[in-house]
Amino acid sequence: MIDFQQIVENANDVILVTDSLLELPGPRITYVNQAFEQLTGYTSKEVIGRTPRLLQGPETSSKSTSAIKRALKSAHPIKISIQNYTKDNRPYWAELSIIPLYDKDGSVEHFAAIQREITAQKAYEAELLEISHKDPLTGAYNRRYSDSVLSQWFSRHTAESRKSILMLDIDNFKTVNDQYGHPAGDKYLVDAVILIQKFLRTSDAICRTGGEEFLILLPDTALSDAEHIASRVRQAIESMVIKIDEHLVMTTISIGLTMMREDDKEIKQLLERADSALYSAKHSGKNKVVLNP
Ligand code: GH3
Ligand code: MG
Ligand code: MG
Repeated sequence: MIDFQQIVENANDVILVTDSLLELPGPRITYVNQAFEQLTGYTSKEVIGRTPRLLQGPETSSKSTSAIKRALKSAHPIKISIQNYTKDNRPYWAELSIIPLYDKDGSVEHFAAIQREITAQKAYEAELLEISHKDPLTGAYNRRYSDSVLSQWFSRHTAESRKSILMLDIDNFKTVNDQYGHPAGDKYLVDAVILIQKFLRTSDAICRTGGEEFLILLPDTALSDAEHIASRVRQAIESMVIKIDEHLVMTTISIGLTMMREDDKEIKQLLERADSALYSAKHSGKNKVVLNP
């Protein structure tokens, strides 16, 4: 006879069993294995009779806990990633699967939960996502990111939403490269992004959409506020001097500005308006902010 108890007790994964009472306070823990004690810091004695909710904390998503509740109610197995907390309040990510266990009459008698810690994997995934959204030279977001934010804007577009964009292109940048070399141009781009970021909120994003072209996404920003930001950015770039060897490098920036309209159907319309405003800025002498509401 195989001793399943011993296998479960010594498994690497956390195993937790509850009864099947669904009324408040919910299913109560009837068994935990050694891996549970090691991961969470709770002893078996401390948790028997309590509900697994003791593992939840401020960052545990209520969406996940509701999904679990629904699965338990309908006696469906569920597999989900969830943020849990150890006894000393360390948050950890767990891949959790819960299966109903039936008695011989076919009613649910217990739920068995199997958990594996995936904190390191989650951190790695978040880092990869961050890298895939960033421009390696300047640390600004890239076009892939601006595309995904803009499609989110369009999928949740309402009459009340005030969203503005600035399209920027550095003036006479070819001359900067020609006079001081490509590495000097690169340094200029890096410093320009650092400077521009000072005028943005955390919800705003500066994206490098081309060599020396940028898109600034301003959610919750009316046109007049966006114009104010654009004009401060233009002035700051105009005053920015970077030192390369014995040279002082300066140039200016042109900015086209528009906001999302209620009747905008696709991203292209928004970008074309910003682009035509930028074109006007370039063709009326550069170092300008032009609105195309
Ligand atoms: P304009 O005022 O009309 O914008 O003139 P411009 O010289 O800036 O011309 P344009 O915008 O067409 O040219 C972009 C130049 O930017 C071409 C290229 O040499 C330079 N550039 C593009 N990407 C990079 C980059 O990553 N590093 C550096 N150093 N230069 C770049
Ligand atoms: Mg350009
Ligand atoms: Mg340019």
